[in-house]
Amino acid sequence: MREKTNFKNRLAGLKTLMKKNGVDAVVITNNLDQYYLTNFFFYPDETVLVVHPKGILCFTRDLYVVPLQKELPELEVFGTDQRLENALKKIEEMPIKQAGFDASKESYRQGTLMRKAGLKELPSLISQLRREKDSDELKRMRASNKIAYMAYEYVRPRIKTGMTENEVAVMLEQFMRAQGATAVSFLTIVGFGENAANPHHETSMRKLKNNEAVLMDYGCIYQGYCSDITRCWWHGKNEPAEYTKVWHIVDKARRAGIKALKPGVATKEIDATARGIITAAGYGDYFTHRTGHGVGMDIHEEPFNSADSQAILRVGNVVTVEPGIYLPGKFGIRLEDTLAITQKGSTILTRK
Ligand SMILES: [Mn+2]
Repeated sequence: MREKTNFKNRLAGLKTLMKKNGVDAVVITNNLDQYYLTNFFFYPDETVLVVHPKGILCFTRDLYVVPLQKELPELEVFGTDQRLENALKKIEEMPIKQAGFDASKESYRQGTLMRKAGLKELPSLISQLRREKDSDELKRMRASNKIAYMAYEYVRPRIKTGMTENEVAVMLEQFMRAQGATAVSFLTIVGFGENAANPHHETSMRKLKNNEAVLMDYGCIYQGYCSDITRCWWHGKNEPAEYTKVWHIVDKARRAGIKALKPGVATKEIDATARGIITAAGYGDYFTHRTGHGVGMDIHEEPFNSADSQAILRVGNVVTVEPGIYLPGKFGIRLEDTLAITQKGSTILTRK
């Protein structure tokens, strides 16, 4: 393992939660949870890890056996196609008192198999750990979001009338890959004109005309961690007064949401703060989504800055603040930054 200390701490954190939940072994099948624990990227649905009192068992495809011996000699590796079945057999044979599994991340088939084998359904233990990023994760998230921000600075002056949304998306993605990103963190959204009024617009062959709105919402995966940024502006010299007005309302909501980020604050308060500004300006009906979400190895994860969330912000959370106003048939504006919660408040990750 590359950064031993962080990974030792993560395993220790998991052990503490296991104890609290009354298990001495836990089955981990989600590949991002596996990455969190080992810093080794398994493809989805190809590996079963069993964390037990004396170590970690790994049931995986044969092709991983050799690389794992080199990268993670501390794992006990079994190359097999009957991964879960063999893991359960092994759990049965070992001196394990009670094993458990993450019920929310299992398929029905696998969950049924584990319940029948006497395993206990657990709340997502690793998701709980993943909410609060450690120093290694924060470093990666900062780098990922910096790349996304730099892509905006690179692409914006290169956008010309007549380009398609897809062409702009390619420029963003090519820039980020060249900076070391391995993938996009979600399908890049580029919307021109009325397309910007659809928050999850599907990037298309629509060409940019002079004097219309541009929206770009995108991010990359860098060393396993996602970035997320949205920028909007008017392309052309004749920016309508309504566009300018709405842009500034959204920006005010974004800044207020960011200012409200602090450990101990309820995430629903972040939503209420940003939404309050948009509602007071008379556009409440046109802000049709939550104010933000947690980001990490997943692009959308806990905690969510939404009205129905019970979460409280804590140091190490990484969240977006992304208010928006969408005027159907006209244009839409969303301004999004990704931030890490610190002792004093927060720090913007989507910057140079
Ligand atoms: Mn987002």
